[in-house]
Amino acid sequence: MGFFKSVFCFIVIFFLFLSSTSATVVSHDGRAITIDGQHRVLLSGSIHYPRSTVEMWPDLIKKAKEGGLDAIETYVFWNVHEPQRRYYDFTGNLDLIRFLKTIQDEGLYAVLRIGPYVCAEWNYGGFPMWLHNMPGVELRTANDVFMNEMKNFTTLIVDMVKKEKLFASQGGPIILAQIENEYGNVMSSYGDAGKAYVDWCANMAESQNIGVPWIMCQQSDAPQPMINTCNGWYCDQFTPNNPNSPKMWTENWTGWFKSWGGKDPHRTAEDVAFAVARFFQTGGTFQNYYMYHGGTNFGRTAGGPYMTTSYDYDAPLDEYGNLNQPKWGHLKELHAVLHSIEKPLTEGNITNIDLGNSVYATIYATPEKSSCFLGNTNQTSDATVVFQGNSFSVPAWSVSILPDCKTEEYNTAKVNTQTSVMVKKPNQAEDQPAALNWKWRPESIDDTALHGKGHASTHQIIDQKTAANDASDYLWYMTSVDLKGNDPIWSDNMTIRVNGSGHILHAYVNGKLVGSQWAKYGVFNYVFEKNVKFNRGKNLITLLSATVGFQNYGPMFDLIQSGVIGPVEIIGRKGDETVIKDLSTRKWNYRVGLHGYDHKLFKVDSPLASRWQSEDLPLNRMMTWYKTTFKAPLGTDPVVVDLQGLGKGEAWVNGHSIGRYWPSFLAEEGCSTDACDYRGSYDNNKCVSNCGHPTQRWYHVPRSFLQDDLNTLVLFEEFGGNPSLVNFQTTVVGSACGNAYEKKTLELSCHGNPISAIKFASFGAPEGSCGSFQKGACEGSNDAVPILEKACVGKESCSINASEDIFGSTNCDANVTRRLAVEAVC
Ligand SMILES: *[C@@H]1O[C@H](CO)[C@@H](O)[C@H](O)[C@H]1NC(C)=O
Ligand SMILES: *[C@@H]1O[C@H](CO)[C@@H](O)[C@H](O)[C@H]1NC(C)=O
Ligand SMILES: *[C@@H]1O[C@H](CO)[C@@H](O)[C@H](O)[C@H]1NC(C)=O
Ligand SMILES: *[C@@H]1O[C@H](CO)[C@@H](O)[C@H](O)[C@H]1NC(C)=O
Ligand SMILES: *[C@@H]1O[C@H](CO)[C@@H](O)[C@H](O)[C@H]1NC(C)=O
Ligand SMILES: *[C@@H]1O[C@H](CO)[C@@H](O)[C@H](O)[C@H]1NC(C)=O
Ligand SMILES: *[C@@H]1O[C@H](CO)[C@@H](O)[C@H](O)[C@H]1NC(C)=O
Ligand SMILES: CC(=O)N[C@H]1CO[C@H](CO)[C@@H](O)[C@@H]1O
Repeated sequence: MGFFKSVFCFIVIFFLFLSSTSATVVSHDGRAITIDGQHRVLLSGSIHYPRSTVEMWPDLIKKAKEGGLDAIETYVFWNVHEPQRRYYDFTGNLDLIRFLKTIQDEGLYAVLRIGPYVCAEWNYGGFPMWLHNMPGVELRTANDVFMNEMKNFTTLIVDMVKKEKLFASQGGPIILAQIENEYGNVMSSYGDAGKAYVDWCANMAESQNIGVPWIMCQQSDAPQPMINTCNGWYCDQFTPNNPNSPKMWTENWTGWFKSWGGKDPHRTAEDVAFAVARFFQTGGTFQNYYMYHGGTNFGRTAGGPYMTTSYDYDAPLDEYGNLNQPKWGHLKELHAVLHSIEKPLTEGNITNIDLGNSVYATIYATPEKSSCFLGNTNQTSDATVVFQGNSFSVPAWSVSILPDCKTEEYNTAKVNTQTSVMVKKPNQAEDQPAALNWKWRPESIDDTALHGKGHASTHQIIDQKTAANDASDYLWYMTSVDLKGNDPIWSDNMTIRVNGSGHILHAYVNGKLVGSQWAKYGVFNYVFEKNVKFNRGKNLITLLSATVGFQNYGPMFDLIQSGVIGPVEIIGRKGDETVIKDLSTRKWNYRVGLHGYDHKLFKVDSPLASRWQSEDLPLNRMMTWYKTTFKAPLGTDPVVVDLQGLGKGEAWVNGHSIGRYWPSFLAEEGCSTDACDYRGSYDNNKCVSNCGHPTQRWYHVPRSFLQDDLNTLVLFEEFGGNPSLVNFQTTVVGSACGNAYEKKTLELSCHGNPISAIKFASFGAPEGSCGSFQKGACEGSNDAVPILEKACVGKESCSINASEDIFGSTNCDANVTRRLAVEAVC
């Protein structure tokens, strides 16, 4: 008895001990977030759990920690968690709790942006379609139906998280939570109801009692105690709306997203670092990278319209989880310097000095230590400034950080990190034939295109969101029209005209395709018109509409119509005379989805598995299913499938959807051939690439989708394509270019593979960039190439100091900032 009693007591005391010591107090004042009373510099990065796999999470979070982050931020994606009202899914990569625990296991903090409106280039901004279809609902405004659902979901998430003790107040990793998202950008369109809604959001959030602060981003009138925060390319000009709120930047866009038909956006490491350093120079203390890892829009989760399957975002970790160098490493160094001056930054007295020509010094002074920033916001003019008796060179559009106000430890424009050039390697699995062997089967469209059979009907044309409830990308609109012999419409020139709003239309008359049309990126309304030979008598008109992600942003974005919006007309033209027959109010039958999807042809164990044929493989045939098997590439490097040659559709590996594909959609023209200049304000049209090439040719196949032996790839080809070029590849570092200023250490790594050769090396004033380095006007007296060969070849990584001791004295002018540049082949 005594024994059990004492064990019981021990357990009770143990738990009391745990909960009382591990609870963390998160608060803030006008300077910074405080954690257990300590002012903190917090560097955070967005990683969205559904955009990678459970198996990838630990590695991504480890790399984020190694990159110097304190916290991981994520949205919560309502429409994938509650696909039907009150039916929930938190399995696989939707396991939010497991994701938060993975963050906790790595010892990082978490920022939970519940939204539940999230934007995020996510389908319909994260709203479930059933919500749109609820009677009487109006989204994102003071509407009881909506507020009730929003509160219900928010409470569900908060309760789940509380149950697992994941808020910092309970000893967990979550230090901040967010309600709503960028509402301030659209609020004016909602009038007074918008203001009432924001107040309601704040009260509802407060009533959840989570014990950590709530934030509202882009909400200048956020009611206390909500902290309003800034999103943007730069946030140095931002001031919070209350003296007690710290200056926080919740979305620093590390790059930008990509759309079908759009170019590849890039944001340089120098400019991202500049924006962050400026933010801290001007009093910021919390900042979050949007995105730190962008990842993949698997399945039908891409937002829209027209967001690509890749959500790489040019983030510090690329879509597959590789380090995006030099961005990752350059920011890592910045984080280390910022953390080293946490106390002066968050507690010091601030003095700003204008040094002229857009150069500013900022001193953060505490009795023990002073730290300084020298910021040059001039876009063109490099500066040499004398500051507190020392001379510093501060390149245009850069910030230097001097932790002791004397020595420059970091400058945003001086990149000491290697540039990794990623390449794709062919699948080297054993017995993998060069070309895949395909089977195929047609998508059966006879019921619809030929017979007009639907599941529901109305006497009007309705929005695809309402008719299909987002159960599928595909919706058939079908009607029939009797054209009597004496109808005044008859002429030699008869057309069908359809007013559509995206995104893709295939029009059939009497079972025959008359034409297809899709929207251009950015202009989603279109009018389709084609000549048709109609029958005298009954004619069946069937319109297959396909959506490519629902609108996720903008005032009242949720109301923008999709699919066929009408009118649908038959037009007869005789000379100057035009007769129009409007079919819009006829009886329309609707059918959601396609047969192949209903029968789950993409599943390995689909019941119709036997009906695939190997003979007469069709090329460029619309509405066709293709299937093949392949061996997984050896090793652990990330795997991609090259879908060059295909049109548009969806792809599955072993039954997992890897997303929509559309390689036939070429990125628009208009890329500059000039090297990308990091100087000057960034926007997403600067430093673009990939013009005129398939918008997205390679698709991520996470390793966890693959098995050792045979794997199955299924494609649904909607437009018609040629699968003969399809192949699997791995992404690896092809070459690594290092750059180190004098007295810094150059580090090179092939990330797991050995360095095989040194293609270029010079210490002095080398010119050009990775892949096109050249010797400059001056150089060290020792030949740099053999020195690097000795230090690096055969090793996975190596490091060497950029110094005269090693490379010999140089004949450089005194004003040259000497550096070592190296290109290594992996
Ligand atoms: C959400 O709504 C359901 C009824 O649809 C109710 O049973 C449940 O308690 C609600 N949840 C919360 C947290 O209010
Ligand atoms: C940048 O420097 C140039 C050259 O010194 C000068 O003409 C220009 O006015 C400066 N621009 C700003 C915004 O300070
Ligand atoms: C900071 O400012 C306060 C008030 O002006 C002053 O009393 C204090 O000495 C300053 N501290 C430092 C380290 O400059
Ligand atoms: C039919 O009429 C349209 C509109 O006037 C015209 O553009 C088109 O060329 C005509 N087609 C034929 C086949 O006559
Ligand atoms: C197509 O529909 C849109 C939205 O209802 C409307 O604004 C537009 O005028 C229509 N276009 C035509 C040609 O009817
Ligand atoms: C580089 O120089 C530092 C001192 O400046 C020294 O500690 C370090 O060992 C050197 N590293 C290499 C790789 O030579
Ligand atoms: C360095 O000074 C020389 C003259 O001494 C001059 O020709 C050269 O342009 C200067 N270079 C730089 C980078 O300022
Ligand atoms: C106002 C604005 O452009 N907001 C965007 C901020 O960036 C996020 C992430 O790309 C988008 O979701 C928002 O649309």
